[in-house]
Amino acid sequence: PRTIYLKDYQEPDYWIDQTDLTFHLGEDHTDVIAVLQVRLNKSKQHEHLPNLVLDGTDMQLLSVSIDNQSIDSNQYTVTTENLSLPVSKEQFVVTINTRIKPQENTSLEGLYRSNDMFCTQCEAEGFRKITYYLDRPDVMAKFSTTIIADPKKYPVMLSNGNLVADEHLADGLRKVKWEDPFKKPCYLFALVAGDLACVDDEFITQSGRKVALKLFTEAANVDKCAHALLSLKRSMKWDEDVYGREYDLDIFMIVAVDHFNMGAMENKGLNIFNSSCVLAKPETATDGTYQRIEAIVAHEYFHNWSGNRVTCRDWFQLSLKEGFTVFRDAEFSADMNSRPVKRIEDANFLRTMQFPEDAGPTSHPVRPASYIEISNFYTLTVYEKGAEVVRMIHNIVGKAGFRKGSDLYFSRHDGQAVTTEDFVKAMEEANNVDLTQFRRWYTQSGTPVVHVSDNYDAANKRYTLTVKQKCPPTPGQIEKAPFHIPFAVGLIDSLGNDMPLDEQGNTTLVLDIKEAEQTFTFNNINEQPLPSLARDFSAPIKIEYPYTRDQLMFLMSHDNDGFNRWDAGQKLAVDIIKELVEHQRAGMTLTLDERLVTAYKSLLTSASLDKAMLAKMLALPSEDYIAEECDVIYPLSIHVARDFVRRTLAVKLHKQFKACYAANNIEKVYQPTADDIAERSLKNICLSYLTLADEQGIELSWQQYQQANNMTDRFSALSILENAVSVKARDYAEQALASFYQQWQHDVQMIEQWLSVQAGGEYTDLEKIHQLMQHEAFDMKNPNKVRALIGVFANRNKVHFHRDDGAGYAFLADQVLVLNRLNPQMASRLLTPITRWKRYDETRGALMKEQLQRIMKEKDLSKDVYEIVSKSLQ
Ligand code: DPP
Ligand code: ZN
Repeated sequence: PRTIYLKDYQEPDYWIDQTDLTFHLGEDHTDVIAVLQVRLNKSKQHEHLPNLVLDGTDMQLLSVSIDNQSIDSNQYTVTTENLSLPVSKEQFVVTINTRIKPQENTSLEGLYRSNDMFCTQCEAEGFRKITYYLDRPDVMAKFSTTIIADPKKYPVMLSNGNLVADEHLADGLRKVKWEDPFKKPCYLFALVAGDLACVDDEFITQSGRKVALKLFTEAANVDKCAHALLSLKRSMKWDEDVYGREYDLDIFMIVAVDHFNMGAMENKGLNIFNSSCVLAKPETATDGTYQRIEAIVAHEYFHNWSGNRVTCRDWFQLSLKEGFTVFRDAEFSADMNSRPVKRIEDANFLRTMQFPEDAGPTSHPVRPASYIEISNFYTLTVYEKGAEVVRMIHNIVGKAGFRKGSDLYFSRHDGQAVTTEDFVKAMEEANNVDLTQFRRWYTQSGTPVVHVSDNYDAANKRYTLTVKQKCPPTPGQIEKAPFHIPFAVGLIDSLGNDMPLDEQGNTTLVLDIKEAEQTFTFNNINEQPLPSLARDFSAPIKIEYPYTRDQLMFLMSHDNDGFNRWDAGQKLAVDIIKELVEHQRAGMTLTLDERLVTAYKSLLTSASLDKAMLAKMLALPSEDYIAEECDVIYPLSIHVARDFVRRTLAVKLHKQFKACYAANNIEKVYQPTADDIAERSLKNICLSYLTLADEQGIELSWQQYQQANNMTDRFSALSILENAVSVKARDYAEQALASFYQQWQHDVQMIEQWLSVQAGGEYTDLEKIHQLMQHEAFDMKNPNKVRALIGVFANRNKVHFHRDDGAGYAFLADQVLVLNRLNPQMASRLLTPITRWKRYDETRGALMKEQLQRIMKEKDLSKDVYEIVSKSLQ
């Protein structure tokens, strides 16, 4: 497989100005006619007219003509990847007739079937499975789409833009035509045809235009659309208020499909969503699902400007639209819900999931320099770290400055395909700042580590912070130049108050770290302070500062920064659990540092925390986060140590958890509001501790499972029971799972949850996983089910996935090899846990590596899997 480099980027030889597509949708095959108006790119030097080389795979070429002159097959060349046509004019019309088989397309790229409907996914390079084309985002054309199909089977026939024609043909077929007035790259093309119900709504834009909103789904789901539509209207309003961006078509459509590789796709005017990311009602969706839907609907909607109106020049620039849009949706969610909690969740996610990626074999910069398969670069680095980089710019130029920068960016580049450099330049020029050094965040991979030491000079009332930054070597990048790190710092006095740090009395200052080593001095500091570092997670870095456990307890109750207050608790718990891991490995009896009990007790009894924060602070760091903090990962020891801490807290603070549960177990009509979500999360974390304490807790969970009037409470109880050890709990869990299946077997979203709660269950061994794979509810061709069963098992079921004999790893490799043929994108994503083999103890590392080597020997390895496995073995 060939590596593609950013440094080799060149404009295309030809542009396409207009693309007219006609689809004859059939039960055996689909015929596609593409009429392309092609024009020579005169900004490039040409000695003679180069061949027109179009991308295309997995299709049958029926005929080609240029300017209505049929081209004989000995005049063009077709390979498995291209069609190369001779050219004799600077401007001409190509007509291409191809045949594809959507019914056999299990890759879920291009045109494919999901249940009884046709749908598409073209990002990044799926359009080349529909017709021969210049499948690259810098080629932008106006599109029309004509769909011809049987109206009885496909009463709904959709594409981008506006419906301009609709007629019944003599042969009983129906023909509709859609026109998109905005030019776009082909990755934003979409087509849907099926027997779908529609839920309608509308939005009036700031300039008074009425936009029809339509959510299409299978008829059984019409009662699950309200939340997505509400989220859509809120997003449309928010983008007007915060960014001045108005929607630009008269219709905005969302279609829910069950088979989808990603979460959703921002096709112009016709978003296609994974049904799990759009459908919800209280009986079937948890608070987490409600919030995820709100965020993803917003994300895809925001892409209409950050992605569609202004798009990417090439796929190395993916973070231009994704990092920026994740930042936009995160701010939207923060405005709709609890801002500090959203920040904690995002930073925690980044540290737990992206930091390991950045330290692993597939580490890459936010703007990668090379790839083999672009689908492998829809990563946490491009999305989440990319969003942190945009957030840092936001923090450097301020809210108003950021708006000036985004206004300039959108107006300057509307209708263009641009680069991350163009984005940074707009921010620089609008604000008159110099982001030269800051640009390294786009080109250097790895997580910087900032080591902090301090000194208090009492005689001169002077406090100094000395910071040293370094970034560990990552593949292809041994040496790193220093980053520009915005480092938000507060100083806390012995009473727990923030000290004023400048003449204006500011208590948080953003220090600009630019050197490898740098010292910052604070004057008029009356006593030895305790520093609060990188407040609100001001940069995606790791910090080293030798906090004692007592100091962390102090920060847990006093830091004025919500994020750091929470993080102090995490640090304290990680420190204690890591020590217990060592003790466990040494065969010692485990005892819990009483300070953690004291700290948790004061959380449970303090009146100063809101419920959302309290719920967050009562959750111990995850096993993944603890693993990330260990030099060598011993997954079973981590599991045992963390479990021991949870049980000890549960017993010692039984009274407090019980009181807190009772105080928050308030019966009310389900609403996914921030306050109610906080209350439920607090109640349910208390329940999880109570269940660990005694049989009464198990009875309480069983009772909650049976009486809950919403899925959040019911599912919490179910997963608590599924992970509880007693005979009684096992019995309840079994009863619950059986009745759950009985009741909800026809509800796709519920079955996904049913699979995932079992896959992650502490008592679900490999044999049980094999059984579930045979169950009628499972389907290897449905990515959501693969993720729910195999993905959850490999990522969350530490005990059984990491069993000593390596059978868990061999199982994963087996599934990757099956999916390598069916759906390469899914296959390569599923691999992640074993790519980190170097981080584990020697025995496990060797067992994982063995499986990677086995996969590598497979004959027909997809580019997707090949790239990940080969990089992991380097
Ligand atoms: N649909 C994916 C997203 O919105 C890729 N663009 O992130
Ligand atoms: Zn996106």
